[in-house]
Amino acid sequence: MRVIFSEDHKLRNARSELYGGELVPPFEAPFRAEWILAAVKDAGFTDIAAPERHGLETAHKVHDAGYLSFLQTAWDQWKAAGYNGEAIATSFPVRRTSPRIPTQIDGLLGYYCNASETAISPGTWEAALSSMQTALTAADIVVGGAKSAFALCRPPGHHAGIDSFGGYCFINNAAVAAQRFLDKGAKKVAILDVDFHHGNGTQDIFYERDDVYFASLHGDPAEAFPHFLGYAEETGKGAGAGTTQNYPMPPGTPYSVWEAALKDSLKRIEAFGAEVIVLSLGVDTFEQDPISFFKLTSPDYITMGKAVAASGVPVLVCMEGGYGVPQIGLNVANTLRGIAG
Ligand code: Q9C
Ligand code: ZN
Repeated sequence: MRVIFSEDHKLRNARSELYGGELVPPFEAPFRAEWILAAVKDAGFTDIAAPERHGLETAHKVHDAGYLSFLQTAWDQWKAAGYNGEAIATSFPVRRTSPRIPTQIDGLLGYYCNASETAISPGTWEAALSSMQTALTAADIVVGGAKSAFALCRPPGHHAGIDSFGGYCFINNAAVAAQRFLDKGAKKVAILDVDFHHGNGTQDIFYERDDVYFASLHGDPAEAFPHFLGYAEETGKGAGAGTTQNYPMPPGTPYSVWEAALKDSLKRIEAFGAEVIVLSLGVDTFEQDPISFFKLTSPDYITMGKAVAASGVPVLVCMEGGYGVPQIGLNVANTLRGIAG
């Protein structure tokens, strides 16, 4: 399996995450990608290439134009405002507020933000762009006939919605990749999101569309981030009715229980007629993850990879979350081993 990886991920190296009322070093940090890359090499996946340059055409089909230009200029606007720290949203449009888009940076930040733990820092846009290009380049390898490819994306993407960032995500890499498959001739694509957190951004993007099936296995939003989306009753709307499927699960969920949800999602993806699966791979389902509450073990990721590959359709793996412990590398490598067979 070919691996796509860009050193430009390092351009996202924020100083601060708002966590428990303190500004702490972000969980989503450059060492994650280095650990994953090292483990993937160790496992024998040594066909590693840098992404091709891609513009924003595909991103514009899944994100709002105003949002993308905000992301591109946010840091410069923040700096111009004379602030000393990183750009953190503090004020939000909630129920019964005006739909108008503010002109000043604090207002824009709140307007386009869905979770304020995520600070915009210098280089964030450039890293997010390279992460998107990583996903697009890996998608094109699958378009070219490969059974699988791994996009070692960083920063992650699945919490980025049509017009909002948060949850460490800015551009929704998996969504952009799914759109690429459609643009290259696929009629039906599935995104299978196995990150611990519900893929609220991806669900937002495809909720009313019938060309992308979205399934997510995650911590029950009543008890876990992103808190406001990911319930079982959310199944799509309009043309997209029936093309979203959520599997919220409680604290302590072991692989045996999680696997039943995985099998059900794969059955539905097959019934949908997906020609390709984009696997939003978070390994924050691991028993030792510092911010999550599932109990998957390292060998479970091999089993999971095999189950996904057994669908028989090509698989594009896009890196999402997984934090804190060096085993995130092994867990990703094990997933790839399972998929590659
Ligand atoms: N007490 C991804 O895995 N904060 N994003 C959670 C927990 C945000 C996770 C706070 C977690 C975002 C891509
Ligand atoms: Zn996550």
